[in-house]
Amino acid sequence: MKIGIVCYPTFGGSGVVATELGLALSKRGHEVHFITYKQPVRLDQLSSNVKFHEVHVPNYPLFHYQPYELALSSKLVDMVKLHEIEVLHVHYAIPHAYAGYMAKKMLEEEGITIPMVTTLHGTDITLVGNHPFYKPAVTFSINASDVVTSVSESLKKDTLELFNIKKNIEVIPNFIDVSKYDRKGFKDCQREMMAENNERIITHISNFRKVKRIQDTIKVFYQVQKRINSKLMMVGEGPEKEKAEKLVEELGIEDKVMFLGASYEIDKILCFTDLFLLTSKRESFGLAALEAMINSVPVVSSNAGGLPEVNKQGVSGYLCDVGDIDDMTEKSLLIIEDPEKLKEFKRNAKKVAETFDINHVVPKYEAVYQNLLEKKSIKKMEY
Ligand code: GMT
Repeated sequence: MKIGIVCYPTFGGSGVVATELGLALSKRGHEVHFITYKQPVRLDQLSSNVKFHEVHVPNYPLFHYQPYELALSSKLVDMVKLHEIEVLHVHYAIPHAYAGYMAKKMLEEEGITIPMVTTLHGTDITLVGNHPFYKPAVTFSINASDVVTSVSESLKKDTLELFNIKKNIEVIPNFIDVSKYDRKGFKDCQREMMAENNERIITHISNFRKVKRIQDTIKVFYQVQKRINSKLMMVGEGPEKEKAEKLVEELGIEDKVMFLGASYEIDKILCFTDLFLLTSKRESFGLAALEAMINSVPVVSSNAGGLPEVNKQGVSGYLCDVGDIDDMTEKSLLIIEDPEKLKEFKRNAKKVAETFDINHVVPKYEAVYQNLLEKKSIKKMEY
């Protein structure tokens, strides 16, 4: 099949999922076209059946806001025609489902039918999409998609509660390429460069937005480090970083907290990590937690949204109420204080992550595309 993928090319989970999906599809023989405003961060292997088409949004002095949707839908029309793309898969409803729908309509005028799959990722529903300024357009474009998928049961529930959705929403969870981790193992892990032997390493990775409550992460760590020798790695960039740095200073733990920036070496950081903290207020899935778990890192997270579908209570880690710093502290210590327990949690975290193997998930998307193409050809025959 020839599949066009639209996503945000940045460090966010939706872009990572879209990129990994596209790469996996290409390995299964499909021709994949990424249509994005920048080369996606995890797209490091362009090949004969993985192509990247850049959406240019030219600056014009009259525009206070650059019309990204317009440029994207025009690019989609051109690329569908040029490469005979058969199905569009847009990730993140805003504004990709809207732009995809416009492209679909323009193509229809030229006698080209292209089905569109929209995958909902989280904040496009629970945070941004739900804003009254966007809601009518988001509702419309979800309903106008040929197939809608969501990355967790929890996100499906939220979508149905928050929007007037007339479509079935299929849950296809996020995934991880387990084989990549089996091959890599812990061979090149240079833990000694980051911490002493008797120190525990705790990590948090996110885009440091308000929804991640990174101040909670720091407060939990502050309490933990009083009881056990430990370090905190804060990985990412975002609007809450400055406040977080200030808090670290106020608490007097600058020597124990490292801000590593937005890193391309997530697996390397996770390979020397003992515990992952994810204290979010909302999380439709929590891909970062899954990436930690596949690297054998147990997770203490909030119990928000889809996190209980990923992090298994008492097995891969613990789930606590949002903002419950004391409980998160106790649960973290429960995992890292006893070396035997830590080993067991590490093993379990990996086992749970393995159930999200890419090989179980990609066929589900393939089936969605195939089904749409079959429907399209039946319709053609009817005419
Ligand atoms: O978490 C973010 O802020 C980034 C956001 C995104 O759109 O990239 O992540 C969302 O999609 C990820 C991939 O499906 C999920 O794993 C995250 O849980 C979800 N974030 C939220 O719901 C806050």
